[in-house]
Amino acid sequence: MHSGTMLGAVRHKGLIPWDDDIDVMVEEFFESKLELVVPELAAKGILLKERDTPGILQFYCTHFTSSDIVRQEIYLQIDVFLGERVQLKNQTVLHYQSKYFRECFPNRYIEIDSLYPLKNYDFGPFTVKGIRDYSGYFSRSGFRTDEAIVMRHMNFDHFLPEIEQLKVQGDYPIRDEKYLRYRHEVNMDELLEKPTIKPKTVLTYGTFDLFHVGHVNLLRRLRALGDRLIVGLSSDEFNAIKGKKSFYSYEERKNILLASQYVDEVIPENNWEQKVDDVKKYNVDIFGMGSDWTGKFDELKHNCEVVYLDRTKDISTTEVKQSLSGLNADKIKELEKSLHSTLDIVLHLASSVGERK
Ligand code: C2G
Repeated sequence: MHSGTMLGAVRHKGLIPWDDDIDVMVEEFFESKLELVVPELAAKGILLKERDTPGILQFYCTHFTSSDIVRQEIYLQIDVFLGERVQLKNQTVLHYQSKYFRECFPNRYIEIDSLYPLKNYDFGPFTVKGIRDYSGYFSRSGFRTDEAIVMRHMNFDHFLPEIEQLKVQGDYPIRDEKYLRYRHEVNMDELLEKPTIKPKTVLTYGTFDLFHVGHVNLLRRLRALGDRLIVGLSSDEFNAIKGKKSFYSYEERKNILLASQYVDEVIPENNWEQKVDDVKKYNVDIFGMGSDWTGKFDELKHNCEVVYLDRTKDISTTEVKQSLSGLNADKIKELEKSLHSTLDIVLHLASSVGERK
């Protein structure tokens, strides 16, 4: 707890009755943990304001804020200040991270060894963590009651005399009642819509003929970079432009790719130029190719991440074709014929050597 909320805990075991916001501070290294709570608060109708002021997260209640949090129609704002450890008069203190707030409240800092270990305070129906030894903090920051903005409390008649008196003193900026009752109207759907984490899309291109382990290694690594992998498969016509004639047709190569657990979608690759449009059309986060293409598609870096992954050694469609082509039926026949004649020659030679002996 910080500022007026800390004073309220000490003096009122709860909010200063006429205060109209809750002030807390967390050390700056808890910021990412604090952000984890944002969706949970949003589901209860407590929303985070646009972060236009560094060093603070401002939450506001809405007309959807569940009634177990907000009673009596009072919609408190919750200011969460980020605290930074700074050296002051040769001791480590926790001060506002934001320079602006440090200038507004130059003395509202707390020595680290008076701050910790945090102490539990009764705070209305809650138990809330607060400054262990607050005496220095209160006296130093000239913490008068004017720190707490007066508000018209539901039963403010009770405070009327005090408010009138304080108004005369000019100590209390009275917050306008309609401000305090302002209820931020929010669209229920927007409020409850779970922030969807966009699935990461990976895109690659290729002929992928005679599907082999080099292709599998590439596709497996690319798929592991995201949540879905799209393959731009070279059409038979585009293969001709690439100077390739694939053994399997586009449809056959497409079905083989889709049978792989790493491929989520296959789109046709009809030309060299379609990549940037595909990256936009499919909302691609990462474009990846084997390392034989390193540097060739760097212009896509303006639209998405570009990666080149090591090629798998000693295998390529060409090599597979060569070893396959060496074994086709005619070749095998030819090979057998030449093997047989070689064999005859050897046998003939062997027998003639035997006769001479
Ligand atoms: N690959 C690999 N290791 C191998 C063989 C291929 O990593 N041993 C990769 C290639 O680097 C390429 C992909 O597998 O990224 C597909 O290879 P090909 O089918 O030969 O495709 P290519 O002819 O390179 O076509 O617009 C891009 C072109 O369509 C790429």
